[in-house]
Amino acid sequence: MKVMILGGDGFCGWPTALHLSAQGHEVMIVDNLVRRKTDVELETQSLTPIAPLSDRVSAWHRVTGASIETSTIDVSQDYAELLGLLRRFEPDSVVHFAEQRAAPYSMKSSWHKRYTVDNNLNATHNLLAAIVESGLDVHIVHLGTMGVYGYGTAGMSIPEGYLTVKVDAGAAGEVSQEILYPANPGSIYHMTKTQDALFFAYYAKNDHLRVTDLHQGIVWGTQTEETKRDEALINRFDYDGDYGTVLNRFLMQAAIGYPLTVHGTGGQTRAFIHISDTVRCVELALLNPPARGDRVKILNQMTETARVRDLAKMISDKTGVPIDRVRNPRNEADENELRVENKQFLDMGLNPITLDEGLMEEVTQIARKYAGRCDKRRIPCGSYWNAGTRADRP
Ligand code: NAD
Ligand code: USQ
Repeated sequence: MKVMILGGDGFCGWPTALHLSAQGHEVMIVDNLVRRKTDVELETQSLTPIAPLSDRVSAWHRVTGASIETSTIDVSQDYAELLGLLRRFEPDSVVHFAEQRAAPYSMKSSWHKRYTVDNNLNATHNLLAAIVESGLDVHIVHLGTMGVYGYGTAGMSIPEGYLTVKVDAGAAGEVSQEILYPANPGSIYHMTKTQDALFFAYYAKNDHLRVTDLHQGIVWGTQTEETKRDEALINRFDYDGDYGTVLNRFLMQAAIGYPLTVHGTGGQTRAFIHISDTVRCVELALLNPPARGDRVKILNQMTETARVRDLAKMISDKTGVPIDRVRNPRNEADENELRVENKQFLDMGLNPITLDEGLMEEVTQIARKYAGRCDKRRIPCGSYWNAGTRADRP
Protein backbone atom coordinates (compact mmCIF):
# COMPACT_ATOMS: atom_id res chain seq x y z
CA MET A 1 0.00 0.00 0.00
CA LYS A 2 1.18 3.59 -0.63
CA VAL A 3 0.54 5.65 2.51
CA MET A 4 0.99 9.39 2.93
CA ILE A 5 1.37 10.41 6.59
CA LEU A 6 0.44 14.00 7.39
CA GLY A 7 2.13 14.95 10.66
CA GLY A 8 4.60 12.08 10.29
CA ASP A 9 7.33 13.82 12.32
CA GLY A 10 5.18 13.96 15.46
CA PHE A 11 4.76 11.78 18.55
CA CYS A 12 2.19 9.42 16.97
CA GLY A 13 3.07 10.02 13.32
CA TRP A 14 6.77 9.10 13.44
CA PRO A 15 6.39 5.63 14.97
CA THR A 16 3.39 5.01 12.67
CA ALA A 17 5.51 5.87 9.62
CA LEU A 18 8.22 3.45 10.74
CA HIS A 19 5.76 0.70 11.58
CA LEU A 20 4.05 0.92 8.19
CA SER A 21 7.41 1.06 6.40
CA ALA A 22 8.54 -2.02 8.36
CA GLN A 23 5.39 -3.84 7.15
CA GLY A 24 6.50 -3.19 3.55
CA HIS A 25 4.22 -0.24 2.75
CA GLU A 26 5.57 2.68 0.71
CA VAL A 27 5.51 5.69 3.04
CA MET A 28 5.70 9.44 2.47
CA ILE A 29 5.88 11.87 5.43
CA VAL A 30 4.36 15.34 5.07
CA ASP A 31 5.09 17.62 8.05
CA ASN A 32 5.78 21.36 8.29
CA LEU A 33 7.83 20.79 11.49
CA VAL A 34 5.66 23.26 13.43
CA ARG A 35 5.78 21.02 16.50
CA ARG A 36 9.56 21.48 16.70
CA LYS A 37 9.08 25.26 16.30
CA THR A 38 6.49 25.28 19.07
CA ASP A 39 9.12 23.85 21.42
CA VAL A 40 11.18 26.97 20.66
CA GLU A 41 8.15 29.18 21.42
CA LEU A 42 7.54 27.37 24.73
CA GLU A 43 11.26 27.26 25.59
CA THR A 44 11.14 23.52 26.14
CA GLN A 45 12.16 20.37 24.31
CA SER A 46 11.34 16.69 24.07
CA LEU A 47 12.77 14.78 27.05
CA THR A 48 14.24 12.37 24.53
CA PRO A 49 16.78 13.86 22.07
CA ILE A 50 15.00 13.70 18.70
CA ALA A 51 17.09 13.81 15.53
CA PRO A 52 16.29 16.18 12.64
CA LEU A 53 13.78 14.66 10.21
CA SER A 54 16.37 14.06 7.46
CA ASP A 55 18.63 12.23 9.96
CA ARG A 56 15.67 10.18 11.13
CA VAL A 57 14.84 8.89 7.65
CA SER A 58 18.55 8.34 6.82
CA ALA A 59 18.89 6.24 9.98
CA TRP A 60 15.82 4.22 8.99
CA HIS A 61 17.33 3.62 5.54
CA ARG A 62 20.64 2.56 7.12
CA VAL A 63 18.95 0.13 9.49
CA THR A 64 16.36 -1.37 7.13
CA GLY A 65 17.21 -0.41 3.55
CA ALA A 66 13.74 1.15 3.22
CA SER A 67 13.28 4.72 1.96
CA ILE A 68 10.77 7.26 3.30
CA GLU A 69 10.20 10.38 1.21
CA THR A 70 9.54 13.63 3.08
CA SER A 71 7.89 16.97 2.32
CA THR A 72 7.72 19.97 4.68
CA ILE A 73 4.65 21.74 3.25
CA ASP A 74 2.00 23.26 5.53
CA VAL A 75 -1.15 21.22 4.91
CA SER A 76 -3.36 24.03 6.23
CA GLN A 77 -1.92 26.64 3.83
CA ASP A 78 -0.09 25.07 0.88
CA TYR A 79 -3.14 23.72 -0.95
CA ALA A 80 -1.61 23.59 -4.45
CA GLU A 81 1.46 21.77 -3.14
CA LEU A 82 -0.70 19.27 -1.28
CA LEU A 83 -2.73 18.59 -4.42
CA GLY A 84 0.52 18.20 -6.39
CA LEU A 85 1.89 15.69 -3.86
CA LEU A 86 -1.32 13.65 -4.01
CA ARG A 87 -1.25 13.60 -7.82
CA ARG A 88 2.40 12.56 -7.94
CA PHE A 89 2.49 10.01 -5.09
CA GLU A 90 -1.02 8.62 -5.76
CA PRO A 91 -1.48 7.22 -2.24
CA ASP A 92 -3.93 4.43 -1.48
CA SER A 93 -4.38 5.98 1.95
CA VAL A 94 -3.59 9.17 3.85
CA VAL A 95 -3.17 9.08 7.62
CA HIS A 96 -3.95 12.54 9.01
CA PHE A 97 -2.15 13.48 12.24
CA ALA A 98 -1.30 17.06 11.16
CA GLU A 99 -3.12 19.16 13.75
CA GLN A 100 -2.29 21.23 16.84
CA ARG A 101 -3.13 18.63 19.45
CA ALA A 102 -2.63 20.12 22.93
CA ALA A 103 -5.70 21.32 24.82
CA PRO A 104 -3.69 23.61 27.18
CA TYR A 105 -1.82 25.16 24.22
CA SER A 106 -5.15 25.84 22.49
CA MET A 107 -6.37 27.74 25.58
CA LYS A 108 -3.29 29.90 26.27
CA SER A 109 -4.49 33.10 24.55
CA SER A 110 -6.69 34.36 21.72
CA TRP A 111 -3.77 33.85 19.36
CA HIS A 112 -3.45 30.19 20.37
CA LYS A 113 -7.21 29.64 20.02
CA ARG A 114 -7.26 31.17 16.55
CA TYR A 115 -4.11 29.35 15.45
CA THR A 116 -5.54 26.00 16.57
CA VAL A 117 -8.83 26.58 14.73
CA ASP A 118 -7.15 27.92 11.57
CA ASN A 119 -4.56 25.16 11.46
CA ASN A 120 -6.74 22.19 12.29
CA LEU A 121 -9.87 23.01 10.31
CA ASN A 122 -7.95 24.16 7.23
CA ALA A 123 -5.61 21.15 7.32
CA THR A 124 -8.57 18.77 7.40
CA HIS A 125 -10.62 20.63 4.84
CA ASN A 126 -7.67 21.11 2.44
CA LEU A 127 -7.06 17.38 2.52
CA LEU A 128 -10.70 16.58 1.75
CA ALA A 129 -10.98 19.14 -1.04
CA ALA A 130 -7.64 18.09 -2.57
CA ILE A 131 -8.63 14.42 -2.65
CA VAL A 132 -11.87 15.29 -4.44
CA GLU A 133 -10.01 17.56 -6.89
CA SER A 134 -7.36 14.87 -7.54
CA GLY A 135 -10.04 12.36 -8.54
CA LEU A 136 -8.13 9.66 -6.62
CA ASP A 137 -9.89 7.04 -4.51
CA VAL A 138 -7.95 7.59 -1.28
CA HIS A 139 -8.89 6.17 2.12
CA ILE A 140 -8.41 8.82 4.84
CA VAL A 141 -7.58 7.65 8.34
CA HIS A 142 -7.90 10.58 10.73
CA LEU A 143 -6.71 10.75 14.31
CA GLY A 144 -9.60 12.15 16.28
CA THR A 145 -10.09 12.12 20.03
CA MET A 146 -12.23 10.60 22.78
CA GLY A 147 -12.72 14.20 23.87
CA VAL A 148 -15.29 14.81 21.10
CA TYR A 149 -17.79 12.90 23.24
CA GLY A 150 -17.09 14.74 26.48
CA TYR A 151 -16.34 12.42 29.34
CA GLY A 152 -19.75 12.06 30.97
CA THR A 153 -21.80 9.15 29.70
CA ALA A 154 -24.95 9.02 31.84
CA GLY A 155 -24.08 5.49 32.91
CA MET A 156 -23.76 3.91 29.46
CA SER A 157 -20.71 2.90 27.43
CA ILE A 158 -19.73 5.43 24.77
CA PRO A 159 -20.59 3.76 21.46
CA GLU A 160 -18.29 3.89 18.44
CA GLY A 161 -19.37 7.19 16.96
CA TYR A 162 -23.09 6.67 16.42
CA LEU A 163 -26.02 6.62 18.79
CA THR A 164 -29.54 5.35 18.19
CA VAL A 165 -32.08 7.79 19.60
CA LYS A 166 -35.80 7.23 20.03
CA VAL A 167 -38.06 10.25 19.85
CA ASP A 168 -41.76 10.55 20.61
CA ALA A 169 -43.11 11.94 17.29
CA GLY A 170 -46.71 12.42 18.46
CA ALA A 171 -49.20 10.89 16.02
CA ALA A 172 -46.36 9.18 14.12
CA GLY A 173 -45.54 7.30 17.32
CA GLU A 174 -42.02 6.58 18.46
CA VAL A 175 -39.37 7.09 15.77
CA SER A 176 -35.86 5.78 15.95
CA GLN A 177 -32.83 7.35 14.27
CA GLU A 178 -29.06 6.91 14.28
CA ILE A 179 -27.14 10.15 14.88
CA LEU A 180 -23.52 11.13 15.38
CA TYR A 181 -22.91 10.92 19.14
CA PRO A 182 -23.50 14.50 20.37
CA ALA A 183 -20.33 16.56 20.45
CA ASN A 184 -19.29 17.94 23.83
CA PRO A 185 -15.76 19.37 23.58
CA GLY A 186 -13.85 20.61 26.64
CA SER A 187 -11.30 22.87 24.93
CA ILE A 188 -10.81 24.76 21.67
CA TYR A 189 -8.54 21.92 20.54
CA HIS A 190 -11.18 19.29 21.23
CA MET A 191 -13.76 21.51 19.51
CA THR A 192 -11.73 21.45 16.27
CA LYS A 193 -11.99 17.66 16.32
CA THR A 194 -15.78 17.80 16.63
CA GLN A 195 -15.83 20.08 13.59
CA ASP A 196 -13.52 17.76 11.66
CA ALA A 197 -16.14 15.05 12.21
CA LEU A 198 -18.77 17.15 10.39
CA PHE A 199 -16.41 17.73 7.45
CA PHE A 200 -15.90 13.97 7.20
CA ALA A 201 -19.63 13.20 7.39
CA TYR A 202 -20.33 15.74 4.66
CA TYR A 203 -17.60 14.57 2.26
CA ALA A 204 -18.52 10.90 2.80
CA LYS A 205 -22.12 11.75 1.91
CA ASN A 206 -21.50 14.21 -0.93
CA ASP A 207 -18.36 12.86 -2.61
CA HIS A 208 -18.34 9.26 -1.37
CA LEU A 209 -14.89 9.73 0.16
CA ARG A 210 -13.80 6.79 2.28
CA VAL A 211 -13.00 8.03 5.78
CA THR A 212 -12.11 6.32 9.05
CA ASP A 213 -12.10 8.54 12.15
CA LEU A 214 -10.19 7.10 15.10
CA HIS A 215 -11.38 8.54 18.39
CA GLN A 216 -8.20 8.04 20.33
CA GLY A 217 -7.63 8.22 24.08
CA ILE A 218 -4.54 9.65 25.78
CA VAL A 219 -1.40 8.07 24.37
CA TRP A 220 1.33 7.03 26.81
CA GLY A 221 4.77 5.48 26.41
CA THR A 222 7.55 6.48 24.04
CA GLN A 223 9.14 3.70 22.12
CA THR A 224 7.84 1.11 19.68
CA GLU A 225 9.62 -1.90 18.25
CA GLU A 226 10.82 0.21 15.32
CA THR A 227 11.88 3.40 17.16
CA LYS A 228 14.11 1.27 19.43
CA ARG A 229 16.21 0.11 16.50
CA ASP A 230 18.59 3.10 16.49
CA GLU A 231 19.18 6.09 18.79
CA ALA A 232 18.41 8.43 15.85
CA LEU A 233 14.93 6.84 15.55
CA ILE A 234 13.87 7.64 19.13
CA ASN A 235 10.36 9.03 19.53
CA ARG A 236 9.58 12.38 21.17
CA PHE A 237 8.48 12.60 24.84
CA ASP A 238 6.61 15.73 25.91
CA TYR A 239 6.59 16.52 29.63
CA ASP A 240 5.92 20.29 29.72
CA GLY A 241 2.73 21.84 31.05
CA ASP A 242 1.24 22.38 27.58
CA TYR A 243 2.07 19.31 25.51
CA GLY A 244 2.92 16.72 28.18
CA THR A 245 0.00 14.33 28.66
CA VAL A 246 -0.89 13.17 32.11
CA LEU A 247 0.59 9.70 32.34
CA ASN A 248 3.91 10.48 30.64
CA ARG A 249 4.17 13.58 32.84
CA PHE A 250 3.68 11.47 35.98
CA LEU A 251 6.27 8.93 34.77
CA MET A 252 8.84 11.66 34.16
CA GLN A 253 7.99 13.38 37.44
CA ALA A 254 8.46 10.05 39.26
CA ALA A 255 11.84 9.59 37.58
CA ILE A 256 13.16 12.92 38.89
CA GLY A 257 11.39 12.85 42.28
CA TYR A 258 9.01 15.75 41.45
CA PRO A 259 5.67 15.43 43.33
CA LEU A 260 3.00 14.17 40.92
CA THR A 261 0.85 17.07 39.71
CA VAL A 262 -2.74 15.85 40.14
CA HIS A 263 -5.21 18.54 38.99
CA GLY A 264 -7.92 19.11 41.59
CA THR A 265 -9.36 15.96 43.13
CA GLY A 266 -7.90 13.75 40.38
CA GLY A 267 -11.35 12.23 39.95
CA GLN A 268 -11.19 12.78 36.16
CA THR A 269 -11.53 9.44 34.36
CA ARG A 270 -9.90 9.24 30.93
CA ALA A 271 -9.19 6.64 28.25
CA PHE A 272 -5.61 5.51 27.54
CA ILE A 273 -3.62 3.64 24.91
CA HIS A 274 0.08 2.78 24.58
CA ILE A 275 1.96 4.22 21.58
CA SER A 276 2.72 0.68 20.31
CA ASP A 277 -1.02 -0.01 20.22
CA THR A 278 -1.61 3.32 18.44
CA VAL A 279 0.56 2.23 15.52
CA ARG A 280 -1.06 -1.21 15.39
CA CYS A 281 -4.53 0.31 15.43
CA VAL A 282 -3.69 2.66 12.56
CA GLU A 283 -2.41 -0.30 10.55
CA LEU A 284 -5.60 -2.29 11.31
CA ALA A 285 -7.72 0.69 10.26
CA LEU A 286 -5.78 0.97 6.98
CA LEU A 287 -6.30 -2.72 6.26
CA ASN A 288 -10.05 -2.53 6.96
CA PRO A 289 -11.34 0.52 5.05
CA PRO A 290 -14.98 1.42 4.55
CA ALA A 291 -16.42 1.02 1.04
CA ARG A 292 -17.15 4.01 -1.22
CA GLY A 293 -20.53 5.42 -0.29
CA ASP A 294 -20.36 4.13 3.30
CA ARG A 295 -20.82 6.53 6.17
CA VAL A 296 -17.67 7.53 8.10
CA LYS A 297 -16.27 4.53 9.94
CA ILE A 298 -15.68 5.54 13.56
CA LEU A 299 -13.64 3.49 16.01
CA ASN A 300 -12.79 4.18 19.62
CA GLN A 301 -9.02 3.81 19.78
CA MET A 302 -8.36 3.20 23.47
CA THR A 303 -7.60 0.16 25.55
CA GLU A 304 -8.24 1.13 29.21
CA THR A 305 -9.87 3.80 31.30
CA ALA A 306 -8.38 5.12 34.53
CA ARG A 307 -8.90 7.87 37.06
CA VAL A 308 -6.08 10.43 37.29
CA ARG A 309 -5.66 10.02 41.08
CA ASP A 310 -5.52 6.21 40.72
CA LEU A 311 -2.75 6.52 38.14
CA ALA A 312 -0.87 8.87 40.45
CA LYS A 313 -1.28 6.44 43.36
CA MET A 314 -0.12 3.49 41.25
CA ILE A 315 3.06 5.36 40.27
CA SER A 316 3.58 6.80 43.74
CA ASP A 317 3.28 3.31 45.29
CA LYS A 318 5.85 1.92 42.85
CA THR A 319 8.36 4.80 43.17
CA GLY A 320 7.77 6.45 46.55
CA VAL A 321 7.33 9.88 44.93
CA PRO A 322 4.55 11.85 46.71
CA ILE A 323 1.38 13.27 45.13
CA ASP A 324 0.77 17.02 44.96
CA ARG A 325 -2.83 18.08 44.46
CA VAL A 326 -2.52 21.31 42.49
CA ARG A 327 -5.33 23.73 41.64
CA ASN A 328 -6.93 22.57 38.39
CA PRO A 329 -6.11 25.09 35.64
CA ARG A 330 -8.83 23.60 33.40
CA ASN A 331 -12.58 23.97 33.29
CA GLU A 332 -13.62 20.33 33.58
CA ALA A 333 -15.63 18.05 35.86
CA ASP A 334 -13.73 17.09 39.00
CA GLU A 335 -15.18 13.61 38.97
CA ASN A 336 -16.58 11.54 36.12
CA GLU A 337 -17.26 7.93 35.21
CA LEU A 338 -16.23 6.75 31.75
CA ARG A 339 -17.02 3.51 29.96
CA VAL A 340 -16.09 3.09 26.32
CA GLU A 341 -16.87 0.52 23.60
CA ASN A 342 -13.74 -0.65 21.74
CA LYS A 343 -15.07 -3.86 20.27
CA GLN A 344 -14.06 -3.14 16.67
CA PHE A 345 -10.31 -3.13 17.30
CA LEU A 346 -10.49 -6.11 19.65
CA ASP A 347 -12.44 -8.02 16.95
CA MET A 348 -9.70 -7.16 14.44
CA GLY A 349 -7.18 -8.86 16.72
CA LEU A 350 -5.69 -6.04 18.83
CA ASN A 351 -3.98 -7.47 21.92
CA PRO A 352 -3.45 -4.39 24.09
CA ILE A 353 -0.51 -3.47 26.31
CA THR A 354 -1.87 -2.79 29.79
CA LEU A 355 -0.93 0.12 32.04
CA ASP A 356 0.45 -2.18 34.68
CA GLU A 357 2.80 -3.98 32.25
CA GLY A 358 4.69 -1.09 30.74
CA LEU A 359 4.78 1.62 33.40
CA MET A 360 8.02 0.90 35.22
CA GLU A 361 9.91 0.06 32.04
CA GLU A 362 9.01 3.53 30.82
CA VAL A 363 10.22 5.17 34.05
CA THR A 364 13.54 3.36 34.07
CA GLN A 365 14.41 3.07 30.39
CA ILE A 366 13.27 6.47 29.17
CA ALA A 367 12.40 8.96 31.90
CA ARG A 368 15.36 8.20 34.18
CA LYS A 369 17.77 7.85 31.30
CA TYR A 370 17.01 11.33 29.97
CA ALA A 371 16.16 13.01 33.29
CA GLY A 372 19.13 15.35 32.88
CA ARG A 373 17.38 17.01 29.91
CA CYS A 374 14.33 17.98 32.00
CA ASP A 375 13.85 21.66 32.80
CA LYS A 376 11.74 21.65 35.98
CA ARG A 377 10.52 25.17 35.30
CA ARG A 378 8.51 23.79 32.35
CA ILE A 379 6.57 21.24 34.41
CA PRO A 380 3.75 23.38 35.92
CA CYS A 381 0.81 23.97 33.60
CA GLY A 382 0.41 27.73 33.07
CA SER A 383 -2.55 27.63 30.69
CA TYR A 384 -5.77 28.61 32.47
CA TRP A 385 -9.16 27.94 30.84
CA ASN A 386 -10.80 30.92 32.49
CA ALA A 387 -7.84 33.23 32.82
CA GLY A 388 -9.74 36.10 31.23
CA THR A 389 -12.63 36.05 33.67
CA ARG A 390 -11.56 34.43 36.91
CA ALA A 391 -11.12 36.60 39.93
CA ASP A 392 -8.21 34.41 40.95
CA ARG A 393 -6.47 34.69 37.60
CA PRO A 394 -2.74 33.96 37.78
P1 NAD B 1 2.29 16.04 17.57
O1 NAD B 1 2.11 17.50 17.79
O2 NAD B 1 3.46 15.37 18.20
O3 NAD B 1 2.35 15.73 15.99
C1 NAD B 1 1.60 16.44 15.03
C2 NAD B 1 2.51 16.66 13.84
O4 NAD B 1 1.77 17.36 12.84
C3 NAD B 1 3.72 17.53 14.19
O5 NAD B 1 4.91 16.90 13.77
C4 NAD B 1 3.47 18.84 13.47
O6 NAD B 1 4.66 19.46 13.06
C5 NAD B 1 2.57 18.41 12.32
N1 NAD B 1 1.66 19.45 11.83
C6 NAD B 1 0.78 20.20 12.56
N2 NAD B 1 0.12 21.05 11.76
C7 NAD B 1 0.58 20.85 10.51
C8 NAD B 1 0.29 21.43 9.25
N3 NAD B 1 -0.60 22.43 9.13
N4 NAD B 1 0.95 20.99 8.15
C9 NAD B 1 1.87 19.97 8.26
N5 NAD B 1 2.18 19.39 9.42
C10 NAD B 1 1.55 19.83 10.54
O7 NAD B 1 0.94 15.32 18.00
P2 NAD B 1 0.63 13.78 18.25
O8 NAD B 1 0.63 13.53 19.69
O9 NAD B 1 1.48 12.96 17.36
O10 NAD B 1 -0.86 13.72 17.75
C11 NAD B 1 -1.15 13.41 16.39
C12 NAD B 1 -2.65 13.39 16.19
O11 NAD B 1 -3.22 12.41 17.03
C13 NAD B 1 -3.31 14.73 16.52
O12 NAD B 1 -4.24 15.06 15.53
C14 NAD B 1 -3.99 14.46 17.84
O13 NAD B 1 -5.15 15.21 17.93
C15 NAD B 1 -4.26 12.98 17.81
N6 NAD B 1 -4.26 12.41 19.16
C16 NAD B 1 -3.13 12.45 19.95
C17 NAD B 1 -3.18 11.93 21.24
C18 NAD B 1 -2.01 11.98 22.19
O14 NAD B 1 -2.16 11.61 23.36
N7 NAD B 1 -0.82 12.38 21.74
C19 NAD B 1 -4.37 11.35 21.70
C20 NAD B 1 -5.49 11.34 20.89
C21 NAD B 1 -5.42 11.87 19.60
N1 USQ C 1 -3.93 16.26 34.34
C1 USQ C 1 -3.48 16.23 35.65
N2 USQ C 1 -2.18 16.56 35.88
C2 USQ C 1 -1.30 16.88 34.88
C3 USQ C 1 -1.78 16.89 33.54
C4 USQ C 1 -3.10 16.59 33.31
O1 USQ C 1 -4.22 15.93 36.58
O2 USQ C 1 -0.14 17.16 35.18
C5 USQ C 1 -5.34 15.92 34.06
C6 USQ C 1 -6.09 16.96 33.23
O3 USQ C 1 -6.62 17.99 34.04
C7 USQ C 1 -7.13 16.09 32.55
C8 USQ C 1 -6.43 14.74 32.36
O4 USQ C 1 -5.33 14.75 33.27
O5 USQ C 1 -8.22 15.89 33.40
C9 USQ C 1 -5.94 14.50 30.96
O6 USQ C 1 -5.08 15.54 30.54
P1 USQ C 1 -4.04 15.32 29.35
O7 USQ C 1 -3.26 16.57 29.15
O8 USQ C 1 -3.29 14.06 29.57
O9 USQ C 1 -5.02 14.98 28.09
P2 USQ C 1 -5.91 15.94 27.17
O10 USQ C 1 -5.74 17.37 27.47
O11 USQ C 1 -7.29 15.39 27.19
O12 USQ C 1 -5.29 15.70 25.71
C10 USQ C 1 -4.59 14.52 25.32
C11 USQ C 1 -3.89 14.84 24.01
C12 USQ C 1 -4.94 15.14 22.94
C13 USQ C 1 -5.92 13.99 22.85
C14 USQ C 1 -6.55 13.68 24.19
C15 USQ C 1 -7.34 12.39 24.17
O13 USQ C 1 -3.00 15.95 24.17
O14 USQ C 1 -4.29 15.32 21.67
O15 USQ C 1 -6.94 14.30 21.92
O16 USQ C 1 -5.50 13.46 25.16
S1 USQ C 1 -8.73 12.41 25.25
O17 USQ C 1 -8.30 12.92 26.56
O18 USQ C 1 -9.22 11.06 25.36
O19 USQ C 1 -9.71 13.32 24.68
